[in-house]
Parts: sequence; C-alpha cells; structure tokens
Amino acid sequence: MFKKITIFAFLLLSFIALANTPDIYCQIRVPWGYEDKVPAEVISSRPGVWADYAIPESGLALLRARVVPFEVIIPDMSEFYASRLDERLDMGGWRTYEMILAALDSLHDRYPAYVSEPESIGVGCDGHKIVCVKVSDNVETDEDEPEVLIAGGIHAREVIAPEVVLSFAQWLLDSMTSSKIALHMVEKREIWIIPLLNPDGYFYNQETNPTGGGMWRKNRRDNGDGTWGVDLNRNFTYMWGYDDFGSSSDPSDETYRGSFAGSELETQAIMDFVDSREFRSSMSFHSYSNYYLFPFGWTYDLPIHNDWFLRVGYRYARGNGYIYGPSASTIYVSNGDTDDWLYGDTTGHSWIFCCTPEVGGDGDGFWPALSRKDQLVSENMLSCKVCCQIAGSAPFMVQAWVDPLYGDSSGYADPGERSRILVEIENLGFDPSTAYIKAFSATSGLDMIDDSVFVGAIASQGYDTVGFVIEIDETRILPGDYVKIKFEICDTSGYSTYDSTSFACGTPMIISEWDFEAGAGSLAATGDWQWGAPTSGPEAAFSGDFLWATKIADDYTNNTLSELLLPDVAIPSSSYKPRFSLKHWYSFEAPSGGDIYDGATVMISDDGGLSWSILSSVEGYDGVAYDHNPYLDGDSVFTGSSVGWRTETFDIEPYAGSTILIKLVIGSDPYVSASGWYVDDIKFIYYLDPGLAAGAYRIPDNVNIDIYPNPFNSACRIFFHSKDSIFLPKIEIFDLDGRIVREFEGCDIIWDGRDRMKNELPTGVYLARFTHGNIFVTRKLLLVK
Ligand code: 0X9
Ligand code: ZN
Repeated sequence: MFKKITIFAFLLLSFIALANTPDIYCQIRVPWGYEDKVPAEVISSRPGVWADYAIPESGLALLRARVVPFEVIIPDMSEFYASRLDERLDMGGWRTYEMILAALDSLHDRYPAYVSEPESIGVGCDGHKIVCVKVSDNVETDEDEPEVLIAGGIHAREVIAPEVVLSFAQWLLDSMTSSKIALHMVEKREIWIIPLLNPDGYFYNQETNPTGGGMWRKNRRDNGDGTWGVDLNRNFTYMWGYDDFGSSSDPSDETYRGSFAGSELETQAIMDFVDSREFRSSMSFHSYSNYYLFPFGWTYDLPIHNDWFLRVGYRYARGNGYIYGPSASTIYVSNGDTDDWLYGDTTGHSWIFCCTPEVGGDGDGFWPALSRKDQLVSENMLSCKVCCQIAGSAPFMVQAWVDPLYGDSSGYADPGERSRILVEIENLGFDPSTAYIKAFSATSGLDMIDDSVFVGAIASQGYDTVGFVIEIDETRILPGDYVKIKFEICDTSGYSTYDSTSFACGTPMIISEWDFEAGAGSLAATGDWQWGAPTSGPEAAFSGDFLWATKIADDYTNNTLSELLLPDVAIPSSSYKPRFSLKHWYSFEAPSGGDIYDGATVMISDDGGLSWSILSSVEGYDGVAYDHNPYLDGDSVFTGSSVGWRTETFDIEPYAGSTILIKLVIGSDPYVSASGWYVDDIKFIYYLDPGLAAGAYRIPDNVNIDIYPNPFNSACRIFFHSKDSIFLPKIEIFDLDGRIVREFEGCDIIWDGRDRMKNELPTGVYLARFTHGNIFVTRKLLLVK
C-alpha cells in the first residue's frame, strides 16, 4: 500500500514537473536566406552566410516541415549556460526577481534623499511587479528638470539588462562625492530606473532554471491554445502588426505580438507610465550582439533625427566599439517595439531620444559567464551617462587642429613657434549649452599660452570653434615629435566631459606625394583597385575629386587579393623622421565573435619586392585576420569601419637611405563583402633636421645667421657666419611642400624671391636650410607680395 502511494505520488510529481518543464532551446545555425521561415529572431549572424537562432526543440519539426536546412550548434542552451555559472548560487549568480526588488529597496534605504520609495507601475498576469525608482535631488518634488528613463529586462532571459540598469543607478548614487558628472546628473536631471520590465517572464526562468540558463523570452500570458507568452517588444501600439517581418501573429512564435496592439498588462503599464512623465531620452537594455539601436525598427525609412542619433551613437559607443544605427538596417525589421513607440507615437508624450542597447557578444549569449559581468556593466556606463547628459545640455569636443590662419599660416605647429590649436565643440543636448574649455599640456615643452577659453551659447545640435594659443619649446620638442593636449569641456551648468588631441609638431617636407587629381599616378593595380571619382563608400574623395579604391562604384569582390603598388621611393639617408601617410575611408565585413574575415594592410619592401613585411601604423591596425582569409591570415589589418575619413601614419625611419616599395593590400574571404578601401592623399614626408648637435633646432653658438628684411617683398639678404670654419655653407630654399625652389653656396647671398627658372614665387612661408659641415639649421622666410 505504502509502495503504491509512493509510486502514485512519484507519478503525480513527475506529471507536475512535466507540465512545468520548459522547452529545451537549441542554438541552430541556418544558411542565410531562410530568415522568413524560422519562427524566431536571429540571435547572431554572419550576414549573407549564416544566422543562428534559439529554437525550442519542439519547433524543430516545423523547420523540417518547411525544409529549412539547419545545424544544431548548442543542443541545450540552458544546460550550456548553467554549466558556466555557479550552481551553488540562486540563478547561478545572477540576481533573482526578489534580489532586483531588494536592490531598489536598498538604494532607497541608503539614499532616501535621492532615491524615491520603490513603486510598482503595474503587474504581469502572474502578479509580479514592474518596479521603478526615481533618482534625483529633492526626490519627492517633481522639479522642472529634464527627465530620463533607464530601463531593461523586457525580454526575460536577457539577464545582463537588469544588471546594467541597477548598476548605473548604483554608480550614480555612490559616485556623487567622487564624480562631478554623477553629482550633476543627480542634481540636474530626474532619472527613472526600471530594471525589470517583464517580471513574470523573469520569474518563470527563475523557477524553471533555479541555477540559471532559463530561456524564456516573452511574458507569461496564457494564450489559451496551449501556448504561453507575448513578446512585449512587439506589443506596443505604434505600427503594431504593420507586417509579418520580425513580428508574428502565431501565438507559439517567439515574436508573437499579441492579439491586439497593447494587449498586455506590462505594455499598458509602461505606456501609461511614460505618458504620465516627460521623458526626453531613454535606454531600454537588451542582450546581445554589441549594438546601440535607434529608431526605426518597423521601416528602413530614416527618422528625421537620424543624424542626431548617429552623433550620439558615436558617443555611446566610444570605448566599447558597439555598432550603432537604425534598428531596421542594423539588425532586422520588426514592429511594435518599445523604441518605435517611444519615438514615433507622440499622442501621449513628446518624441523620446530612445536607444536599445544589445549588451554582450556571441560568446556571452543570454547568460554570460559571471566573470564577464563587471566588464559588460562597465562598458555600458558611458552610454547611460551620455543618455542622461543629452536630456539637458551636452557639449562635446568634435576635433582639434592647428589653425592655418595663425602665426606663419603654415598650418603646422613648429618647435620654437607660437601656434594656435582650434577646437570644435558640438552640443548634443536638447537644451542650449554654454561652456568653457580648459586645456592642459600633456607633453613637457608644450606650453599652453591660453589655458581656458570661453565658448558662447551653442544651440541644440549646433557647433562652435574656439582657439588656444600654444608655444612649443624648441629645445625640448623636435620636429616630428608627437605632442598631446588634454581638454576639459566644462558645461557652465556644472559638469565636464574630457577629450584630447595628439599631433606631430613641425612642418613636414615632402619626398613625394599623390593626391590623384591629375591622374592615377604610376601605381600598379591588381584585383579590385580602381582610380577615379568614387560613387560608392564615402561617395567623394578626401580632397578634390579622385582617389584609388577597391572599386570606385561597388563593393569589393569576395575571395580576392587586390594589391596597389606605389612607385619606388628613395628615402634620403639624411631625412629626419621620415614617415609615410595616407587618408583612408574603409568598410569591410564586420568582425564576428572576434573573428576578422576581410581586411587590408600596408606592406613594405626594401629589396625591390623580393620580401615584404607589414608596416606598423602609428594609429594602429584594428586586429589580426582569421584563417578564413587565405590571403592575410595572421596579418594585422584594418577591418570593420573607419567611421569616416582617417589619417594613417607609418614610421619609415628604419628605411632612411633605402629605396622602398609600398603596396596596399586587401584580402577577402569567400563570403560577405562591403564598400571596401578608399585611399587618397598619399605622402612620403620627413621633418627638417634639427641638427645633429645638442641644442638641436637652435643655431649653434659658433654660428651667426642674419636675414633681413624678413618678412620681405622683393629681396632679402641672408648672411651666415661661422667662427670656426672658412668653408661656405649650402643654403637651400624650400617651399612648404618640401620642394627645393632655390640653392646657393655662400655666406652672404641675396634671394630675390624667385625660383631657379627666375619665376616669381607667391606670397608664403619659405624655409632656408643651411648645411655646414655637420651643422644643419633651418630658418623661416616670409615672402609677402
Ligand atoms: O528583437 C528584439 O526585440 C530586440 N533584439 S533581441 O535580441 N534582444 O530580442 C531588438 C529590437 C530592435 N527593434 C527593432 N528592430 N524594431
Ligand atoms: Zn531583447
């Protein structure tokens, strides 16, 4: 009898267990092109080659019925995820639903003056609460301050999302005493924190997989047909069910959009809450794939604020390399999602500057290893800060360069000279900004004559440029040396952002250069390389109209090696700090899971092309190509996107005295192409030799040089006297492009401002270089017509 009961009880228990047993999810890999036939979202992909999906085992039959070929990559994702977590801990070490609520309680307890009492904005059908807190000074008062929403966890299994949201709130509060920006945001914004938008789904994962790895995504609605759950990120009322791309009317689908727009309790709670506030900017954290996604998702049409989104996207991703862009083209089209509603539906609120971060890479998946938690959190703190900033005023530095209209107007900052650095500032915030900029020299020998400059009011999304006078000590900084200036951009409302610039001092002398305007140059091309005016990629040359590109009107070819060989160049043995530089714009297949498939590199040979080596770049390559690429396997390459035009510099000092060959090489693997490589303004330069003696750029004590008048109009007299030698110096006059325009030998000569052919030279700066024994000295001459 006893036995019978036990068996019965056992059967009953297993039945209950069975009813509660979640589906086993497999990660499957499907060849590209079947996206419409797979009832789930792509979780990772190599566009054009394959896409991975998380599919419940029960859904595999449907794929077979639809004749979708697939390979199982991970047979049981929950088991796989749990296996790398800590089985002794709840949720394997990730926070449970209760811990998330407790964390909000504890924030309120620790900072009652800055964190409101946690409040439920609604519940799911299983009764779990969507809880929010407000972070701000005078937290009980609804002040007239810009409002920001930092939320996450609308997809139950994306456990990093609540973690990032809570960690940001924690950082804001814990850093009020140590970080000006944290204090400022707490004082000048109202920041609403909602770590978990889908508590029922989250709790369900906690129950089914108490040690972590639960794969439930949707909420827990009983669909009434034996299936559960609506994808809350398809249930919002803006463009709900617009089409069947990325959202489904099938209740068993992972992206089921619900039976009508806004049908779900959670969606209603979120929409009501947003409509009750005045948010300007927001984050809705998801995982994974290392993206910052902006509207729209429902259409490829770009929103009118697209430029602003991209400028801010660049700031979000600075430091973590996440890809940013409109959802539809960056990942996939879908409809009824949170952000399209926040941005597009303006019936109950103004448009919101929203963003969907997808935190983590392929290796992290939905349940990252615990060792990755801190990194994934910290790499997203900047985006949260910037999101809070832009709700008010948000000045940032865009770029800095040497003022070409200051001093000798050469556009170069020479040792021994005063120059001016121009700094461009943009305001990415909703409110106008006023700022001042402080500048700090980070290189000894570079003095800031101006160390603080006021910037006037900049309208939302506007720009302004200010200048800082600097002086470079010629005894400590030599031509060609890199110097660095740090900037603090102080918003007068009370916080700062930081940036810096670095550049080489001195006026470069040109050994040879090509801007490709007059023609293709004598370059030898194989494969995709073409000279012309580009209509793809950047759609314009860096300067003028023409450049070289791996197809000027198309993407590069798959599985191809293309080489562009420059004519040989003799680097004079006397040349000081010779460098090779180019301007380039590139877009190659984006690396996936750390693997680089396509890329480009610069190779050098000093034996006439018998042997080649990679020329290292001062600014640095993007990574090392993977063995899928038969041409550049193991080589340092540029890959992914340059994000606009860049200067690339290569040190060729070891080749002084040699005749070198340089080739620009791009290698692609058999799949996926992109715009390719666009190269303009190639230069071989060196700097004016500061002299071999100590004291460098200064005139040695035993030498006296006089030039008068200087500036001059028709002629100047150049007088050279050495106490120790009767030999005559060589005097070479260079123009600023490094071309020798005139040569003399003598210690008292008159230059009439003409070149060798007796042609009058134009107004400008010229350089007189004196060579006398082993003394090299250079002086500037200013010809004014
Ligand atoms: O598909 C989603 O809901 C989001 N990705 S996830 O892997 N976390 O599920 C992305 C939503 C982006 N929005 C649109 N494409 N509309
Ligand atoms: Zn998600």
